[in-house]
Amino acid sequence: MKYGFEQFAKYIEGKSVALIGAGVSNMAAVELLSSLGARITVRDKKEDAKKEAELSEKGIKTVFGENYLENLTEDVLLKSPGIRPDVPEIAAAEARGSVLTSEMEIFLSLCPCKVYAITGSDGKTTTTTLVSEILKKERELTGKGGKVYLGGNIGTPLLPFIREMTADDAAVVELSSFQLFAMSAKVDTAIVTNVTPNHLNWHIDMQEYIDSKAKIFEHQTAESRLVLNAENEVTRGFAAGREAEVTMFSSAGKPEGARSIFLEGEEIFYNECGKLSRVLCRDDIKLPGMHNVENYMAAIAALWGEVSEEAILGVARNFGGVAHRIELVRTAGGVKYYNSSIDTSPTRTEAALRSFKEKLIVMVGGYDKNIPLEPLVPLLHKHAKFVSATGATGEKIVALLLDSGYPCDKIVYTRDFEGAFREAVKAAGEGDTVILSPASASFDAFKNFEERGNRFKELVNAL
Ligand code: UMA
Repeated sequence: MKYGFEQFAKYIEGKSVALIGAGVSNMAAVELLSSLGARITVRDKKEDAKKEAELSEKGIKTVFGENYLENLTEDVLLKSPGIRPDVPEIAAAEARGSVLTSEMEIFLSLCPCKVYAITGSDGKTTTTTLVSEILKKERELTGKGGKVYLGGNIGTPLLPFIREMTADDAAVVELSSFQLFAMSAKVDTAIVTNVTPNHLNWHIDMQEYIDSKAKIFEHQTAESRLVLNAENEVTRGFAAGREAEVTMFSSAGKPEGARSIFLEGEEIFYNECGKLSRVLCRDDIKLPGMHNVENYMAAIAALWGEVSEEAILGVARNFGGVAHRIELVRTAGGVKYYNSSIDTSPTRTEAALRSFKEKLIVMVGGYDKNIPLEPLVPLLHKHAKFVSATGATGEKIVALLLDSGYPCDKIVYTRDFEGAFREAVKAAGEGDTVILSPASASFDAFKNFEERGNRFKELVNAL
């Protein structure tokens, strides 16, 4: 449901609100809710004396540690995405009358401008970024007012911006199945890139995961737009009985349906009730791979009729990928160099390495956050042909790999980042791929992951 900011302000004033999980999304809601006179309690399973002290200083109550859900009697509960709503204490509080919501659900309900929401098992971050880039380009070319806000699961909570947003803006949000699971807000335009088995350690089964993804269009109306992948069985099945205008995209020729966007040979066409328009040539797209052609088709379908061909072409020809996230820097001497400096944990490194078919030369290591590094061992055995390690975790990773029988001539440790880069370059031959995917934070040698990624790009560009 949509409601006005004033209405929300009136509703929340004086209410007791529990922020369950002191993560990125909930912490972003603190300022707004306090300023509206809500009585906040922040609850988190993990002890964190520093965070508790900071919150107490702001006059906010905290319940941290194992019993963080005790006496959950607040009027409104904002749940972090990673926590399931059927945790017994939360379900019981809801049954007693507490209202269960989230930072994203409040944002979507209050958002004064058009919302483009993207979900899917693969490609959602790139597709979300493409929608936002094309909308920005269109504003740049036409001088049209309004800002483009990019956020959600991609990493930036948007609720803190709600008061400055106007009807002329656009909000582009990436939504995860966790965020969608208990969601009842409406989005104007939705994209589902595909649905394949994922997060089955969180969802009870595949059907629950599919149902979560389907929440993205559940509240859409005849004025809404829904973009679906014709080549994916699950999303193809989503098309039937929808009230929203459905556009199917396909990399395998013209799909069924009144509206579609598809690749035929080397060209992308848009079909609007039988009227065909040529949109792009595959070669116009700078990003490599068929999956990126699909991401473009999904983004274009979401924006068709709202942006110029010039804006689409401008982005297609120049956009080199989401910075620091499996970002292709360039090919030098037949070797491809990827910057994935955002991989600050083994889980992120796992996702990055798994997206390549070939074995890689991997630069790992950095600041030690004391998170278990053992999961990297089977991962590097499977996906790395050479490991160049650096930083505090680098030493630990080398020790773990050597203990596990990883060939000692295929692994090297260098104290400084530049030295580790040189070793990676030395190990690479024509046709190889080098990736910076540190599985660690950057603070031992850099201000943040962006600075580390930029340094890597400088070194690659200087080759
Ligand atoms: N916590 C508890 N109890 C629990 C579980 C967690 O108290 O049972 C606490 C943790 O101790 C921690 C906090 O909750 O302090 C973390 O919450 P969270 O990780 O659920 O949420 P946020 O930090 O707010 O981050 C979330 C998304 N995380 C998840 O969905 C798990 C971020 O996506 C997202 O960028 C951010 O909101 C902003 O919207 C991350 C992600 O991995 C990148 N997403 C998954 C993915 O993309 O595959 C879905």
